[in-house]
Amino acid sequence: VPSPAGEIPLPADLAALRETAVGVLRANDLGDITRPSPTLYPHQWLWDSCFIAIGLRHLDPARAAAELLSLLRGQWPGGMIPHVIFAETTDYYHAGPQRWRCDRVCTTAGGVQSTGVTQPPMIAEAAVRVGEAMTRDERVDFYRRLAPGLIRFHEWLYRERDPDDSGLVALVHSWESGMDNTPTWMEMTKPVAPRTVRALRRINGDDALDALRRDSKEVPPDERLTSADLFTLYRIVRELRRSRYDFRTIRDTFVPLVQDVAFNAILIRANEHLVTIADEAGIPIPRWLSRSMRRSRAAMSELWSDGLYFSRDFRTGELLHHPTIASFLPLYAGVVPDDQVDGLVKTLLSPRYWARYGIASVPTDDPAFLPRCYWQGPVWVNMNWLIADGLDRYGRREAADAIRANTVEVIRASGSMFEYYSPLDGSGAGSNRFSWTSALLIDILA
Ligand code: 9WN
Repeated sequence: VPSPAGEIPLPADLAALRETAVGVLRANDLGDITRPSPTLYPHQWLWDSCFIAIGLRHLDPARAAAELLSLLRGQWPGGMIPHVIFAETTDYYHAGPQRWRCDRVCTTAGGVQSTGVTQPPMIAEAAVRVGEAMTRDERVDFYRRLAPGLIRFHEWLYRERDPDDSGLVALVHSWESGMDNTPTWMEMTKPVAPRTVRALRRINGDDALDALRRDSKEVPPDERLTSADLFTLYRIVRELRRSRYDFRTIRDTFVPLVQDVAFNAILIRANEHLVTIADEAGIPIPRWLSRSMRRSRAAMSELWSDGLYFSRDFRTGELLHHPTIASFLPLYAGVVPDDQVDGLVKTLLSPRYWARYGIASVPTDDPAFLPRCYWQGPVWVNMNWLIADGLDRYGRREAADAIRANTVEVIRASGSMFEYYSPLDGSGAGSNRFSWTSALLIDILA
């Protein structure tokens, strides 16, 4: 494995760790897509591929570009880029094509099967990072291939998901947020649990439901969302399917709709990068889209309350006052007014969030906090990466470096590329040999 940037060699233990990370990416490479992990996730996920490309650019920029361009194969005629593009594999995934049946609704650009929802729009960020590793000619060529589809995706986000021009796009499923069981979303979804779930729980407690789930054979169930929550998420997919994934129809159903703070923060940053990409590719951004982009930056302030940013219920306009890691993503978006930065950073660095082994995805004193349960407490490497980047933007270099050092340390201590880690004891949880942990480690070490 070549040392990153060919400069100062890494200490032996970190060089070995990097080698492990490179090995994971190679083993998860399926040609021009990379699966998130060999066990739980055998297909291509939107934001996973973006984080993966950010790491791959240090190994092979052309391959990193292919990872992003391959996302366009899944693009829907209206512009949506789906959250999962199904690979041709017989490996089991609990929310596979049969749950979505999207081929009955439309044909994707590349004729591939996909889900009917999207995921945080990290593509523009990843593309700019990959572009930095290319020569100018390579980059312009890459951007020319990517830009038309990418602009259509951002147009779709506003046209379809911000029909009232509020500046904030609404999500129709917690899978779109990428943070499946984060408490904010689970509070919104609980009331729509299927009747059978409520009945089974009444009769048999959780055992009957646990026996029915098929998603977590590789991972202990207490590291994932509860069975009741999982079946509720399936119920929402069924309703989306019946609505043919059309927001105007979904709006009239029971499906919870959330203006997710992290998703919108990522979109705001992606909009900035989209302008750079379109400029270099020589492709104009439609005027109405530029207006929507500006509106988003301004709208973020509406999500500020009591020293944090929160997601908002699209229908009622009420803030969902549950503090989670998502509350800090406006730093990454670069939209936090100067007089709010200090307080926000102080909260982030306080022991409620920054526990011994890193930033907890739910504060450690929160009743919902579970140190090894998915998006309910564990440290996630992609969140650390995004927040460190946000801190850099605000000149908080020391804090940003501390988060990155801490990320390397938690991975090093476990010796493995886990999906997430306990903030209390650093133990790895979820899937092992996880791609974005590996890719972002490579990026941080570069
Ligand atoms: C549903 C692939 C994905 C990540 C998400 C993470 C998890 C899927 C699942 O895995 O979600 O999309 O089956 O639980 O929550 O962030 O993109 O790694």
